[in-house]
Amino acid sequence: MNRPEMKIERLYPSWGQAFSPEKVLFEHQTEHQHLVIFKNQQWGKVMMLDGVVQTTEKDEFIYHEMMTHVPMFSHHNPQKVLIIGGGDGGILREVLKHQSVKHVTQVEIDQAVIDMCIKYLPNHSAGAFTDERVDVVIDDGVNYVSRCSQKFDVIISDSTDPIGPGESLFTSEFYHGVQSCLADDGVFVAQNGVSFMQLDEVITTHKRLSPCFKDVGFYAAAVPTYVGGIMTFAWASQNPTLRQFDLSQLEHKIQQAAIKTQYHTAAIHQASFALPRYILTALGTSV
Ligand code: AG3
Repeated sequence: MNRPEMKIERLYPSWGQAFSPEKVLFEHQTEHQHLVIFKNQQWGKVMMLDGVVQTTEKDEFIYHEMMTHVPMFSHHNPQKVLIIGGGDGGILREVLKHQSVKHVTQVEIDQAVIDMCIKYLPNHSAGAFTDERVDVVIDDGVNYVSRCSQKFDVIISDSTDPIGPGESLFTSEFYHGVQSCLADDGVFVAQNGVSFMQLDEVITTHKRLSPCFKDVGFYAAAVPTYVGGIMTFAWASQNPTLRQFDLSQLEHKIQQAAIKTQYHTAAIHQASFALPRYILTALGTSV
């Protein structure tokens, strides 16, 4: 039997990665983007949007744990959480592991991503979409934050890259909206691309977040299928002390929570804020 055609990631003009699918499970142009989910021997099931890898069964835990547990454990008592994007449900699954959480609002632009991920990547959400603490809103994230009158303790932007529907989630308009619905001691984090390949994104995000928040920074982790080295995550808060950790206190807090993780530890949490010199130089900071 012939194998399906190679799936090639088209994120950068002259370099990328290729997957040999064992089987294409779903492929469709949704109302917003091209969605494909296929099975690959190395990575398990893989989801791509507009030709860019979004998540794979094998390495999703690194991204979802770092996007979730870093802000959640840095906050003293996160009860209300807002997730923007994240249609596969991986962030939602991790957020709900925190017992302090009373309510989660998830705003995803594309219902088809949620539906198809529940069907073909069920371990990502692991039933999270039916948790009674969760409300799903199908809307554009910018619309939602600019009209929202609630305040959230943690806001997580799990978007695509700033091309296509995800572009608006990297604008000043979005960050102003986030600022207005983030509680006083709240934390905002956002996927910010692979810094070696997308350094401009780090610079632009830093510039656009800085007028809105007292403390703006980045932390990092390497996610194998986001090829090109470490991925940076934007961090913004009005309270700079939230990322000044005492390692043994953080260790104690994490132990008490007894949340099962495969990547996140207290030491990783703290160390992830250490950035390579080329990023610091690009940002004009000199720590
Ligand atoms: N969203 C982030 C994908 C970014 C890929 N970009 C890249 N390689 N530069 C993932 C959604 C997972 N819930």
